[in-house]
Amino acid sequence: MRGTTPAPEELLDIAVRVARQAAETARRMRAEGVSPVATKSTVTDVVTAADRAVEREAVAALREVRPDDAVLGEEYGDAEAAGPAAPGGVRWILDPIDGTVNYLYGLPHYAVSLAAAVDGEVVAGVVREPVTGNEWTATRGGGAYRAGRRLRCSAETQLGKALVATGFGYDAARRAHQAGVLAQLIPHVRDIRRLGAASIDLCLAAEGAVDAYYEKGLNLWDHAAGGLVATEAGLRVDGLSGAPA
Ligand code: LIP
Repeated sequence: MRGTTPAPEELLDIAVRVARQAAETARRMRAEGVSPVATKSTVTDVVTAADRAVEREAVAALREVRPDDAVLGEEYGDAEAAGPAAPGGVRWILDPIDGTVNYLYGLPHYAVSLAAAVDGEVVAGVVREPVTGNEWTATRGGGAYRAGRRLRCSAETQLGKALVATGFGYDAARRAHQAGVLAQLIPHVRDIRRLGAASIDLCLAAEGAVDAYYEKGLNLWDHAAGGLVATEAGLRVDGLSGAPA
C-alpha cells in the first residue's frame, strides 16, 4: 500500500543525503585510481567501476528509505526499480557520475546528479560536485540554491554578448553535425565553454556563470536535476521550437 506522495522538500532531503554519500564514494574511488571497465554507445563512451559502484550504492540507499519507489539509473536503467512509478508515486532519476570522461582523466568537472519525479514531473533535484563540494539544489516552485544563496540566472539577452556552454555526443556522425551547428553559432556569441557535464553546465547557467547552455542527445539522467535547478533560477528549459527539453 503506497503512502501519500511526500513533499518536494522531503524528497530533496533524501536526494541530498544520498548524493553526498555517492559523491564521497566517487571521489574516493577516483583517488584510488580508475580505468574503464566497459564501453556503451562507442569506444569513447566509457563506464568505470566507480560509475557502477556509485549507482549501486545510491540505489541501495534510496531503497532503504523508499523501497516502493521506481529508480532510473544511467548504468542499470530501470533494472533495479520496483517498476514504473504508480500514479502519485516517486521515480528517482540518477546519473551516478555525470562527466565520466572528465572523471576518467582526473579533471574536476564531474557530478552526482539525482532528481525525484512525481507523475513524470521533476519536483526535487540535487547536483553535487565531489571535487569542489559545490552542491546545487532545487524544488519545484521553491527556488534553486547553492551554499544557501538563491540563484538567479543571467539577465543577458543579447546573443553577441552571451557566453554559451555546450557539449557533444559520443557518436562521430552526431559530433560532425554538432560541430557544424557550433561553426554557425560561434561568430554570433561572446564565446563557448565545453566543460563536459550537462548537469554542471545547467547549474552554472542557473547561477549566471554562463548565459546559456544547449546540447542535443542528452539522456534524462543528464538533465533531470540540473534542468530543475535552471528552471527555478529563471531560465527557460526546453527543446527547439518549444519542444520538450
Ligand atoms: C556527458 C554529458 C555531457 C556530454 C558528454 C556526456 P556522461 O554525460 O553530461 O553534457 O557532452 O558527451 O554525454 O556520459 O558523462 O554521463
